[in-house]
Amino acid sequence: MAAVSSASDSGDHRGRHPPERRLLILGGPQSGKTSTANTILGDKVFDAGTETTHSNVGQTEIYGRRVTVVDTPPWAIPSDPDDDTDGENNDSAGAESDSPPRPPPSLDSEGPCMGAILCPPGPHAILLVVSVTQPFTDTQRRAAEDQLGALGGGTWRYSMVLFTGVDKLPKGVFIEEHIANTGDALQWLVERCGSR
Ligand SMILES: Nc1nc2c(ncn2[C@@H]2O[C@H](COP(=O)(O)OP(=O)(O)OP(=O)(O)O)[C@@H](O)[C@H]2O)c(=O)[nH]1
Ligand SMILES: [Mg+2]
Repeated sequence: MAAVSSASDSGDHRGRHPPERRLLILGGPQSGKTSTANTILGDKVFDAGTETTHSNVGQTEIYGRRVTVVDTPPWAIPSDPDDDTDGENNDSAGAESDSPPRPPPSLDSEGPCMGAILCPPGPHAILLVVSVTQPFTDTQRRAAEDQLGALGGGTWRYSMVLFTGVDKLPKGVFIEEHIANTGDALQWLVERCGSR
């Protein structure tokens, strides 16, 4: 896919339209992308809890600013026979850790990066949704790298990690501790996003 611009400027700020912010939501299967989109939009705009098969765009206004949110299908998890956490833990996808294994996204699912074209000229921020109840392996890390790379190398500059399932962390465990305990792949992702 062609690179998208970060669009620090959304055009007619001085006109009648309020300044806009465009958010692109990416992440692995059942990481909580749709729920996050609904939370930002302040309503159950999209169907959470079932697999998202194509990108959807929603809009709301927050403090006078138009906010566009693009929800996307799960990013493709590259298969890696060397990654022995795959298949055992990794595919128990779901913000609820005891969810049954899910089949891979259907073949007619569009790639998650297609969501970028729904918020032209490009997102101001990319939210990489990670559930604390799912393992974040090196395979997930490479999936993130593939997706961001497809959008253009510069996209890391305006990406941030958004954690879901934080309500499932043991009492007293803060997200910083979870990141520190989860392993190199997640720490790499957070650092790649400039600790945002
Ligand atoms: N406990 C808890 N559950 C969550 C949270 N966020 C999402 N969920 C649940 O996790 C499940 C999957 O959420 P979705 O928002 O559909 O996840 P998704 O990433 O859009 O899923 P796909 O489109 O299939 O990739 C749903 O049952 C949500 O209710 C959270 O922060 N805490
Ligand atoms: Mg979804």
